[in-house]
Order: sequence, then C-alpha cells, then structure tokens
Amino acid sequence: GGRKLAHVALLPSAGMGHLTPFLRLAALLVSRNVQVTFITPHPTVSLTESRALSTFFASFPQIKQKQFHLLQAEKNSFDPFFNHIELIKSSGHLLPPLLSALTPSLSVFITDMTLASAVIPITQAISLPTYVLFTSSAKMMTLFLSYPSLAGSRALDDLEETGVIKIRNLELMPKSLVPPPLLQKSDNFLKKSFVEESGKVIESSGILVNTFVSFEFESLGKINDGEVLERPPSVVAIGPLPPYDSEKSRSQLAWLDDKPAGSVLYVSFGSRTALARDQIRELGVGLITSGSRFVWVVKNNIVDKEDGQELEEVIGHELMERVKEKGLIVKSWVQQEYILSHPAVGGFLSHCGWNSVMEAAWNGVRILAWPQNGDQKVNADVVERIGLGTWVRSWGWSGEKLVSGAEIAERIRECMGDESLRIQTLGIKEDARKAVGFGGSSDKGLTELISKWNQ
Ligand code: BUP
Repeated sequence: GGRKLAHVALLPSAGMGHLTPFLRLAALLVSRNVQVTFITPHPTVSLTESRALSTFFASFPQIKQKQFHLLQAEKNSFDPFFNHIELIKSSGHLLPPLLSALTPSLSVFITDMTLASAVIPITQAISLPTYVLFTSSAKMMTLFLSYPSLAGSRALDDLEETGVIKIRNLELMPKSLVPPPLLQKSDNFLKKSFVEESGKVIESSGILVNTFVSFEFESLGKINDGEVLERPPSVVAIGPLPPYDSEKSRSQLAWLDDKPAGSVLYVSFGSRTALARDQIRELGVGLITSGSRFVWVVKNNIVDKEDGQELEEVIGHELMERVKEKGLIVKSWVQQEYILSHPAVGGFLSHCGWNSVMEAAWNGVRILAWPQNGDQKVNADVVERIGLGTWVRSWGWSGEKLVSGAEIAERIRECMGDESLRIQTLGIKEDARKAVGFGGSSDKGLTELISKWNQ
C-alpha cells in the first residue's frame, strides 16, 4: 500500500522504425500496470504511422493519447524523416504546457535518441526524470555514445591507417561497418545528430534498449563496464519488445497459408531504401533462380501505383510472370510481424533495420543480411556473429555495386538450405522469449525500473 503508481509519458520520433518500438513499449508498460500517456507528434510523416496509431489507440483504451501539434514545416533536408525529426525538435518549447496539463503529474518521460537534445533540457528544467529508448542495436549504441569524442579527436583521421574505430584503447568496430556519413569530413545530418543527441543522451536518467543480454552480451558489457564512456548512464536491455496483439490483425496474407513450414523467404529492405532498377531486376532473377518460394515487398515509388504496371516495366513481362509462379509481390505496407510469425516463413532477406532483426529473433526466422545504409551493417554484423543469419559482406552499401541474380540465388539457396542455421535460429528464438519471460534478463531490467518509478 501507500505507493504511488508511475505515470509515464512516451514521445516517439518520426518513422515506423521509431514509432513501432514505442508502441510496443507502451503496451508492455500498461501490462505492468503503469499508467501511460502516449504523445503523438502531429501530423505524422506517413499514412502508415497514422494508421498504426489509430489501430493502437483503439485496442488500448487505457492509454491516453496526447496530440503534440508541430509547428509549420520548414524543409531543410531532402529526407522527409530527417525534416520531421527537426520539426519535432524545433517544436520542443511547446512541450512544457502540454506536460504540465497531464494528470496525475508525470513520474517519468521516455523519448527517442534522435530527440534527446531538444527534450532533455526541457524536462530537466521541470525536474522530470527522462529516459531514452534507443531503437537500434547496443553495438550501434557503442558508436553513438563515443561519437562526440571520436569526432573531436584524431581518431577519425587516423582511420585511413588502421581501418578500425578506437575509443581510448578499445577497438569499437572496423571502419567498414560505420555509416559512411559519420566518416565524412563535411557536415551532414547524421554527424550533427550523433554529436548533439549523444551529448544529451549521456545526461539522461538511463537508456532503454530494444535488445537482450544473450544477444548482445559484448556490447552491453563494454558500455556498462565503462569502457565506452567513463560514466555511462545506466543501460537496460528490455527487448525484444514483444509485438502487441492487434498488430497482427492489421493485415493478412492468405497466400502463405497452404505453403509448407519454413519454405518461404520474406524479402524486404524496409520502407526507406529504393533499390536501383537494375538491382531490382537482378533480385527478381535471383529469387526465381533460387527455386525458393518468396514474399517480396517492393517499396519503391516506381511501384506505388495500383496495377503493378511499373514493376513490370522494370523487370519485364516474362520475369514478372515467372515471379508470380513461385512468389508473391506486395507493393503496399504489409504487417511484417504477421509474416515473420507465420509458420510458412523460414527466411528473411533483410536490410537489417534493428526492429526487423529483433522481429526475426523473436520469431526464429533466419536472416540473409543485405544492409543498405545507416546502422544496417553494424546490425548485420551482430546478426552474423550471433548466428541468426549470414551476410555477404562484399555486396557493399546500397548502390555500391550491382549484385548479380546468379549470386543472389546461390546465397538464398545456401541460407534456406542450411539446417544448422535453422536450429541455431530456433535456439535464439528460445533465448529471446526467455529474456522477456518471467525472471528473464529483460524482464528483470524492466521490473527494476518500474519499481523505481513507482516510488
Ligand atoms: Br517496410 C515494412 N511492414 O512493409 P526497421 C516495415 N514494417 O510492418 P528502419 C512493416 O516497420 P525503414 C513493412 O516490422 C519494423 O517494425 C517492421 O523498422 C515494420 O527499419 C519497422 O526494421 C521498420 O528497424 O528502416 O531501419 O526503421 O524505415 O526503412 O524500415
């Protein structure tokens, strides 16, 4: 008795890759009797986000939605998501009145790492403990946390010689994994963001990360043992953030239902990478030649129209007909969690966005990694090392080279036919479920946090 139950407000950043883990965290917190207010920046960048939000609030009436009306947009960057993040940040001063109107008063605030520099000074001013949900890998976090000191030192210049990113005496990772903009001499959005946000994340009350201890033991250890930063904020692994029930019901794919268990390869490069036309064609050839069944999500402006005419233009009528024999092409948003949890699906040709990696681990689906940009090579490296999948490093970053259909087919056959990989992946699924199950590492981490917040 006598204890006040925590009231937590969540503020996500722009894009499904940031929104989804926040929604899952909100669902997880209410299942632990935490009172949750979910702040939704308005408008959203994509229709997909606003749809996900409506479904979510419809199925969680106990979660209070608070619309955060953003200032008028001013477009500085070519990337709509970067623009939107800037917009949310520059609307930050509108937050205090919104927060003070909430009842009961807030105990804790949780925001995204991309918003830390705008949010943390504001919540510090009203003495509201603020946590950051890091929506990428712990390995990526080692780079994120050390980047300000790297960028301010000779470490990046020395790279030409050593090829390895070092912080003090610690070898963080080879240069080849690092998102290229972070290595550029000239200013760019990512560099600026890493320096500014990292500097503020360090002042947060703690970092929650969507990963689990057995999956990223080494990186979590490096951070928590003070090797990356002398005095790191506490980092708590709370993943994989479990999908909530209504996620799956948002779409269905009857095509999968009569396919043999584990026989289908799911192909998706996320919502933000458009493969070049000639690479799409080679991928089509590769999928057909592999002999595997597949669901291929083609997220691309060229195929956004109703009839698929454009895709046929790209890959040709004959190829299109052959694709239809073995596979299914999806042009609009699919419910990835529905697909990955379907028994027919055994493999995932993936860009290795971190949510996708966690979803594959959660469902025991092996990954054939084909990172395209950003944090994806760092994530693919984690996938390969832990044995959740394979990665052909020579395929390079997006657009760096044209990977032939024959080679793609070969790698798909290897990956889909790899029995030991299948078994390993099922083991990882078990570990993932154990981590969030009662008494597991992620469960304990979250329980400790909540009991702190409840005081
Ligand atoms: Br695409 C797609 N359906 O069609 P990541 C993605 N997702 O449910 P990152 C769908 O969006 P980018 C689709 O399950 C995951 O939860 C997917 O996050 C879901 O990618 C999320 O995998 C995407 O971390 O890039 O890095 O945010 O925006 O390109 O997907």
